[in-house]
Amino acid sequence: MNIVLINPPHTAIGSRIPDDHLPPLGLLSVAGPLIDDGHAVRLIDAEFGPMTISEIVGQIGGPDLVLIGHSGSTSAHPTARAIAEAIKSRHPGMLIVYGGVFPTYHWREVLAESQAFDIVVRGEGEETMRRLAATLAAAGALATVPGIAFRDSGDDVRQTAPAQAIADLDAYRVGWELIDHSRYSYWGGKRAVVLQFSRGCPHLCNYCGQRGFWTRWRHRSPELFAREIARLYREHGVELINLADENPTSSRKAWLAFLEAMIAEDVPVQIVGSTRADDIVRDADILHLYRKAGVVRWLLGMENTDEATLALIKKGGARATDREAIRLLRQHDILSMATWVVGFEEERLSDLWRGFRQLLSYDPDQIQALYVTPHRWTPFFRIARDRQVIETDIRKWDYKHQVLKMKHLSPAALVASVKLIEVAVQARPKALMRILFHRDAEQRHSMRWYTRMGRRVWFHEIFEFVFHRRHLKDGPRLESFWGAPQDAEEESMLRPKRATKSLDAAE
Ligand code: B12
Ligand code: SF4
Repeated sequence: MNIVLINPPHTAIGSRIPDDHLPPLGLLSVAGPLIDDGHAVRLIDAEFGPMTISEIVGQIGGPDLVLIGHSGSTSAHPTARAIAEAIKSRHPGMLIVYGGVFPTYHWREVLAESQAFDIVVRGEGEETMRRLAATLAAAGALATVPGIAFRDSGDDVRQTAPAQAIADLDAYRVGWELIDHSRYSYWGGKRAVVLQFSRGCPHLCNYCGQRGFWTRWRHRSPELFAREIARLYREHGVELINLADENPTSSRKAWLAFLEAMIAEDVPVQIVGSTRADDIVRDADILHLYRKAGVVRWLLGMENTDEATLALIKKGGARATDREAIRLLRQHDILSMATWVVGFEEERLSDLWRGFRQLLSYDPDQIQALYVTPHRWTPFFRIARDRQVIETDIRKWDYKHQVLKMKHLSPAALVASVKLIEVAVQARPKALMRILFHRDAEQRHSMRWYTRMGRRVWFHEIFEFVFHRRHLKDGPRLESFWGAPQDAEEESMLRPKRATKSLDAAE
């Protein structure tokens, strides 16, 4: 079949302010197996430009199948839908498939609210999309393909049986041939890709929108993964790997094997990603290998500095571990970025002040403030179901906008506090000294790049708040806005059959 993939232009600040763009790993992961099955596949990456909807429609040609999906799946949905509708109005007979995390759960609404999407792929896309393309090519029955939802001839929406999560991640490859690596960069102009060593997470944070999607933590072969990174460096000049993993270090044994394999490959590639503070503390004795293998920065999801809030969201972390992880990373010249979530219902100025003091004592290299954004398929959504929504534009449900009303703080008070805390933490003398004089030149480059980006985002967010944001005074309840809690459907696929080299998070 002739297939076109579309990566929608994302409206979030994380996509628009940096001058860098990363390859759309989700779409490329679906593409690899399709190409191997003999389909002709092409990618339109509309993040560049960004392209307008009419430019996208103009470039589409006459494929048999259009595939749309975006990693920032909730906030990208209105754009994905607008693209699908524009394509359908120009080419009414063209078949459009939609995939990714948000449509996996909201498939009923997605298919009911618009005729533009014909089929939704639920869960990971590699195997399901292969089966779907083969079925469509043979004019077979959609009902026989596990892991999809579609509109049947009577215009009812229905889903098929859940798909089985992939047991052997090494059996599928990324369709790198669809991109020109020289167009993609991150971290201040470094040629870069997004890659996954593992999928999922064994922890149980109740606000997490990713864990249930992948159903179970699995990892690729450490040696094959290191070999792929080395090949990307040697053949395409890739200098930076942005790990898409939720939690790559879950298994010390597998992670250590990866570090050793990377060191043996001996390529000057830098690695950034996210992980948990407790894993860093667990690995105190091998952190020198992290750095030697190329790890230069971890994003640590601190989420909050208040023990009661950490218990509410079942983070399973502790303040002492968070602080210790940052200290250990610094000892090994690895940067730490602490994410910090605000907007909990009962939060007051005194809590923000305490949080600020805690952040100072953690002493991270970078911080990122995020706003509580409950996804309907998480247990936290049920806890927050009666809260009032103050932002009904889904494009703003991107963690960088307050979307729920707080009991004691107005949006203006919250945003002003966050902006002040960001300046006070990022511009404290210790942090400035590190940006100017860090002993490692690469890390100086990273910190300066992040500071430049941060400055642009900071002003943009204040400008946007003052001149463009209108918060609803009497908005709908969370549950009326999105629909009933869906935590019972949190695991989007059947758990994978046990793979030989995988599922060893506890080791
Ligand atoms: C790397 C990354 C980025 C990168 C790069 C984005 C890029 N070019 O891909 C950067 C730093 C730019 C970024 C920015 C943002 N991100 Co981001 N990002 C990630 C991260 C770490 C990995 C995404 C990824 O590649 N996953 C791996 C791929 C393989 O998975 P996947 O995309 O889901 O695809 C699979 C399936 O979903 C399915 N599939 C996907 N699409 C399609 C399409 C079809 C047709 C089919 C059949 C199947 C299919 O098949 C794929 C293979 O199985 C995730 C966290 C995470 N661990 O996933 C957050 C994450 C995706 N980001 C998130 C957000 C909010 C953002 C921002 C909006 C933040 C901001 N406010 O600025 C921006 C904006 C959007 C953007 N451009 O992505 C949220 C999204 C939440 C949601 N459900 O909406 C996540 C989940 C983080 C989180 N804490 O929850 N991000
Ligand atoms: S540790 Fe991170 S990825 Fe794992 S469940 Fe918690 S928030 Fe999700």
